[in-house]
Amino acid sequence: MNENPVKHIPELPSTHLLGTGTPMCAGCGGLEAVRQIYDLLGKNTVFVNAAGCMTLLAVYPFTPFRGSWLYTGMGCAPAGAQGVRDAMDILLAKNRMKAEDDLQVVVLSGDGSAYGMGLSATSAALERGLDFLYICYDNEGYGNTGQQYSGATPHGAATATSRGPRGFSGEKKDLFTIWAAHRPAYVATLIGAEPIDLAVKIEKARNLKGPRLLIALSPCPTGWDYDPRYTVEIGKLAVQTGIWPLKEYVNGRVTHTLIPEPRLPVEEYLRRQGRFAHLFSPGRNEGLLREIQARVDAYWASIDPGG
Ligand SMILES: Cc1ncc(C[n+]2csc(CCOP(=O)(O)OP(=O)(O)O)c2C)c(N)n1
Ligand code: SF4
Ligand SMILES: [Mg+2]
Repeated sequence: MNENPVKHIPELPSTHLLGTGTPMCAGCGGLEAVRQIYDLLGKNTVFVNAAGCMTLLAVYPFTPFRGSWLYTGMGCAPAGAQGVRDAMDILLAKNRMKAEDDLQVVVLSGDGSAYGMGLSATSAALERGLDFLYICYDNEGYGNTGQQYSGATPHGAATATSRGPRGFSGEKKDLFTIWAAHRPAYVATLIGAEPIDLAVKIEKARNLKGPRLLIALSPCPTGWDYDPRYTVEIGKLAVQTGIWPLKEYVNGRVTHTLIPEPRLPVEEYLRRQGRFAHLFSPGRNEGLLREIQARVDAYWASIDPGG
């Protein structure tokens, strides 16, 4: 008899990320996004993963995915993706691989790689027009090694390496614009807390050819210091305060896919996270709060009202 003997446990869809025993933190916003993305991409996917928190998902020779997985150093996932794509193209050309077995090549990296160590390898892959998807889950720091600052850390945030009363003195890089300047097929920002916007973008990206790059802001209870139950709420606040604009780049044009109206004060987002606690206690740092709000206001004042 082929029937499932355990009637009350539904069969997982064949594309579904298996949810058992991951060593990730509860409430991981990166995993929230990756799970949704994988449900849409399906099992004909090979992840090329740069060292970071997501690397903990795979314990050789097992992964929680039904597709494939390749692990690389932090600086070279796009080069690894090129090798995988080339190998499959050769096998397809020689009829040693069936077209239906072809895999979507997907780089999965943290911000430490995407904004920093892997940036030149990404630039080179874009120059070559590599047919791949790049997903950066951006938790704004080197999470896996204790949340040191990265090129994605926002101004004023406390990290393991920026502990002073003003937090991180640098600026979050504008990776969306850096990537878009290469004129790839698609670039988008997204977040797990806005699943419809995420789904539309993944659907769009997977139906295009060439380099397609996505940055998912990934609330990180451990590195951002908040209770894991608030991951979705904090993700929504990132969008509603305008600190994380949801947008896409296609054919040389940038369009905002969700414009927060009314836009909440950025403080609503900052005060929920321990990494910004020094802005509110022992006294309010009005100067720095004004500075952060002014940057967000300037961004929204600068965008084309139609986009
Ligand atoms: C060249 C190199 N330097 C340092 C490390 C150690 N290391 C492993 S994971 C990691 C943090 C990566 O940060 P990010 O890419 O943001 O991913 P996250 O850990 O936040 O998921 C570091 C520094 C490494 N693997 N390779
Ligand atoms: S440190 Fe942050 S990104 Fe890494 S597993 Fe934990 S919650 Fe996720
Ligand atoms: Mg990170």
